[in-house]
Amino acid sequence: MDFDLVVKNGQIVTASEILPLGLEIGVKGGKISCIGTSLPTTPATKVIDAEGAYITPGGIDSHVHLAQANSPTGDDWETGSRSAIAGGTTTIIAFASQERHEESLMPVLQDYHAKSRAQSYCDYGFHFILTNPTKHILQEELPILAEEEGITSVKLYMTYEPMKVNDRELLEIMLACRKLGMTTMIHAENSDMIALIIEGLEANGNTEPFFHSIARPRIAEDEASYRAISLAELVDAPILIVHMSSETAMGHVRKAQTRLLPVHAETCPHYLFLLSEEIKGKPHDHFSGAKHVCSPPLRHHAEDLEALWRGIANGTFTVFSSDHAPSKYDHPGGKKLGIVDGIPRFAKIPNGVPGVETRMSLLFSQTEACLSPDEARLGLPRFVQLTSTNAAKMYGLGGVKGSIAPGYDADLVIWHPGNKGECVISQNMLHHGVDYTPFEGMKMRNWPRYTVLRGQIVWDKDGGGVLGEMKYGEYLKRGKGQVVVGKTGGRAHGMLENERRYWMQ
Ligand code: DUC
Ligand code: ZN
Ligand code: ZN
Repeated sequence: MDFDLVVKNGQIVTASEILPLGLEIGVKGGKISCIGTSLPTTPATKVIDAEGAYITPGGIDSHVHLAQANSPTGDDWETGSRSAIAGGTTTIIAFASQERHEESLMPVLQDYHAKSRAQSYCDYGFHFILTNPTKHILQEELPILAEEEGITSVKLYMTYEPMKVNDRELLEIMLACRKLGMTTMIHAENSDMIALIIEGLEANGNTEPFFHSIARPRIAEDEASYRAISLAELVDAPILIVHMSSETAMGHVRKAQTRLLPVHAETCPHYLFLLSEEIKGKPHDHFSGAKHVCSPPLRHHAEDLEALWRGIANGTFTVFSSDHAPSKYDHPGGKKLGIVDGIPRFAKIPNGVPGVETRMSLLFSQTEACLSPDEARLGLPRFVQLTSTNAAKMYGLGGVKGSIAPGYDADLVIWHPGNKGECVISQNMLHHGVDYTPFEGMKMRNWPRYTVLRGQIVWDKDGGGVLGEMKYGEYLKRGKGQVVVGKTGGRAHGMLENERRYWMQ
């Protein structure tokens, strides 16, 4: 066999193990064709010497917002996907977002295809954000999305006036998704609690960015997460609660998982590394706290971070995603929408932080690859599960993406050997279209040296940076999602056996 690419002298990590040093990866036609020793090369074979470094599967970031109408100043597909590969992410799953007045998802989908086709450096798929789940959409259009378009997940908001769905709608969506083998992703915060607090804060003149973190207390996330789990249990549907930030909410998930309910959870870098202190801004620019306004908000206490790290280590979280939600800071249509007639108004600040490029390095820097076993927050196989393998399984990319094994796409991250990849995150090293990073100044213990997408080197940190081409990224038609945690078919608390058959359609 003559290979297009052979990667030598590395240490391969999968979701289950760290393979012995020195195994080689042979790549042909964009796929991993074998893993072995002394693989033959020809003059035409590209050879990468990993110099003893770890090799992990290309990152899959399953929560990315690009080119959405509600964040016009942030990243488009070009800048967002370029940022992804520069940080070791080879696949993103971004959102196509329905606005409430839209009666059909099909034009929305075409619009997102037009925004992304031949404009992506990385491979990509879509989740659909549903804000108006009509019967027609649930019964006629979701099956087309799942079966013809390879879109097998939807996201719902329990908060935000223009987007939120009520409990009945949530149930209808879960039921429709369950039938189609689709995953329901849920933004869980109690809308009325938040609305009440915002009204009070505004009446009292408390409108600086920091009050965003007061407006959305943990209890709002805790209640909504418990409710989402209960609704899912009622209709026996697999769910994933996105961007979790609260220990109590995480505890609800953990309890559900212990009962083998198919309840998955996601957390994000900002909830592991940053506290609400950041939203106070800088002495020379008080409004700069807006750079850290995201929802759920950054929490107040170091113990909040510690709790989530436990969820990372103990398996509660299924995926670790960036929730890259880009809005420029210094732009009247970006974060500065939160200054109205010269007065800061936190409730008008677009929510979200950028992070697609920094996600992999932030977590890798906390692994046993970079820290002593006592200090490390997680092992390397767990890193691979959280950043790649689990998202591939959950979102219908299993067998194609998310592992280093024969038959899989040759999507790889080759890290720097030893401490050669140390760097400090700064805005000017990043490739996104946003004008700041919330992780400015953080010391990374390693950074992807090479990113390989379907056998092509698309990122070479020390040899030219971004080498990939914008049109190389392919649209991924995904299959049905796998239930990674628990199983369907269980009985809700107190139900009779098969009780649902009396009412479930
Ligand atoms: N939810 C997201 O998923 N991203 C950004 C803001 C939000 O509320
Ligand atoms: Zn959300
Ligand atoms: Zn998001």
